[in-house]
Amino acid sequence: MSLTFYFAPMSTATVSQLVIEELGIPCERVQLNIQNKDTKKPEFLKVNPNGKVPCLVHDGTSIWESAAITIYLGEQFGTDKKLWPAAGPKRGEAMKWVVWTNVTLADAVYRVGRNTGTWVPADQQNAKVAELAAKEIQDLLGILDHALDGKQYLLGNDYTLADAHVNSFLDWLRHQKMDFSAHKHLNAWGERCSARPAYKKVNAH
Ligand SMILES: N[C@@H](CCC(=O)N[C@@H](CS)C(=O)NCC(=O)O)C(=O)O
Repeated sequence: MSLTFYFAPMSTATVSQLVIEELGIPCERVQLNIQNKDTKKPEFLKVNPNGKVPCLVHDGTSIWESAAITIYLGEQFGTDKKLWPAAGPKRGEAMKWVVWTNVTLADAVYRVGRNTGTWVPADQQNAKVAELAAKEIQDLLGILDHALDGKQYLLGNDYTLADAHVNSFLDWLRHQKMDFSAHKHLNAWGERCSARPAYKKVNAH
């Protein structure tokens, strides 16, 4: 089996790095430098035409998008290790949280970023859109908080790659100093997820 993982530090690839670390699967790691535009070089565009990390190549097949990578690795390597549910409703739930994070939550996060970040010219930004999106993020975090009420982890008593994925994505919001104070179940769960050896290893700076 050949597995090659393309990543960059401090990027969405950290989510996939954690998933790989939790699974303990051997893979070749290729570190790219986004500032140096490694992600836009022709040799990498052949691997991922989107020019983005993370990207995983398994036996010659490229898999990009961190949500797809988590779900794929979970299915391939996670069920025996009890880190990903067997096919059935529990797996559906795991997929629900991973996809919700990347589609619904990430969309609101993007709207805040593109309307406040220095990477978009001020005359192309809309403060009202940013304000509404920030409120939407709080509502979405509230949904997550509610789902964790009375539970150790998203799917119940056992930690899975869904927890790894969602919590690692939330690190970006924590890094942005987003207010998490209203979400006590979420915060307690985040501490449980972050206490895992794989998390500590991936996030050791
Ligand atoms: N939706 C993608 C997002 C990937 C993404 O935006 N990656 C950024 C880093 S956070 C990237 O590689 N940017 C490189 C570039 O734009 O050149 C995923 O979840 O994998």
